[in-house]
Amino acid sequence: MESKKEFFLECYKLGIIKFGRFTLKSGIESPFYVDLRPLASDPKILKNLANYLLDMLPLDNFDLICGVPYAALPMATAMSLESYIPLIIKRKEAKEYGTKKMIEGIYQKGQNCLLVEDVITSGKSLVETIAEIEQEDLKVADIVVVLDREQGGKQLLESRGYRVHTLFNISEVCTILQENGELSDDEVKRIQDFLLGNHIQFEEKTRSSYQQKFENAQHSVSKKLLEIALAKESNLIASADVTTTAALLDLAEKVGPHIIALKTHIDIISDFEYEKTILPLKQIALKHQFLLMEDRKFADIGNTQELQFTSGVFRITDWADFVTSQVIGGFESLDCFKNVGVVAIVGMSSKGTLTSNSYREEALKVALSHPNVIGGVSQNPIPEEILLFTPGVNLADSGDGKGQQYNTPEHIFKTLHTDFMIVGRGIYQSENPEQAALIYKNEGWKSYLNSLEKNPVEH
Ligand code: 5BU
Repeated sequence: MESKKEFFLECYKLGIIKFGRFTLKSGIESPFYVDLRPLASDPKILKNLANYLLDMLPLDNFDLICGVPYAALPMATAMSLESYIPLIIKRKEAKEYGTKKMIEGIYQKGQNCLLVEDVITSGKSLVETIAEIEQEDLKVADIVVVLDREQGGKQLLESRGYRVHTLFNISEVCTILQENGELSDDEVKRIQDFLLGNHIQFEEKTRSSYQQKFENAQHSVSKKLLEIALAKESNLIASADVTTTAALLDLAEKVGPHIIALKTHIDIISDFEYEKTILPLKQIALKHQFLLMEDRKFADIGNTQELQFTSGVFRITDWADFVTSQVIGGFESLDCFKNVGVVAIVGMSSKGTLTSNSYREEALKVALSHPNVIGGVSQNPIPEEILLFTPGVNLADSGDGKGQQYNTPEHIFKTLHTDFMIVGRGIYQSENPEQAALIYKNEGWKSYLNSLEKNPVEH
């Protein structure tokens, strides 16, 4: 192979670095702009690049190669072809349908994965990619990078225990170009000044605590929920999907001390009588200090929803503290829920749900702008202004054979920044619901506390 310097000059001819004044996504003005994607269009260069990257470290240890999407995908592919180390593919977004896998290809838990990145700046996209790979129980220890912009990313990753192998850095690139008459001394000086003043301090996004959310909460029901969560050190909502009044009251009594709210589907109670079902339920809620959440999932025009909310045998308006509602009927369909909090259905947990990205986006617009809305049900992160409720939680199962898909408390608090987890069968179908509620409560609280930590990447 030619020398590294000659190789760089060949790459440079493809227009991968431009000098001038460029406004970056962050709003900062940069004296240079890097885009390594043209490298993939020259097969000889791509092949040479793959070999230069592979030559930087011993390869005996790696079972897999993975590129950070998109620019590094062809590089990782070429490295795999040259080294015979199998390739896995990281998605940018989880699939909407079928498996929610973020990583595609054949791999086994515990395997070592070599990560490939084109350009490292703050290190943010690498940190996120590593978290997702580690989520699949794969190990990442080494990262190869084509160009280091020298703005702090390498140090960040090294401080977290990863080895970062960079083929070129911007200073040496400038020297090569200066020697070759491509860059004037003034330009080099300008770049050096920029690099001195532009170390990006990448702060991982942390979640707000219940205390902070409590202080900012506008709606009285949000305030109350957060107050109970803090007092009980619990973020658990038990879903009481039982079908008799006796079973409902029995469950409420048993799990009451450990939960912040009991979620009902009141229309599945076969012997429902307002006096015999609701009045004692309210007593138990008062005694154990939890709220009542009716999971009615209203989905009609405003007038019909109002009737369903206030009339019939259930008279939900008289006893529920908060209710779930679809937002498919539009903003005004939520106006009738004046005396309760509304939890908007943004995304569902079941396989094949129609709550696609674009649906969720529209649903969130309604949820965020309506004063009756206190939160959303979703399997994806939502803005912090409203509370996130996540069902589909079970410590023992991954599904129920009827389309339900389960996550662990650790997953939803760490990756979704969930506020409250909803557990049904994991508790009411257990042999000892009281003990099960306590286990979920402790697990949920521990996961919440962990999710407050700034640096969830463990080594
Ligand atoms: P499970 O037994 O933990 O699977 O019960 C989950 C409860 O949450 C059940 O009452 C559902 O109706 C409810 N749920 C859900 O599972 N997934 C969703 O997306 C929504 C509600 Br919305």
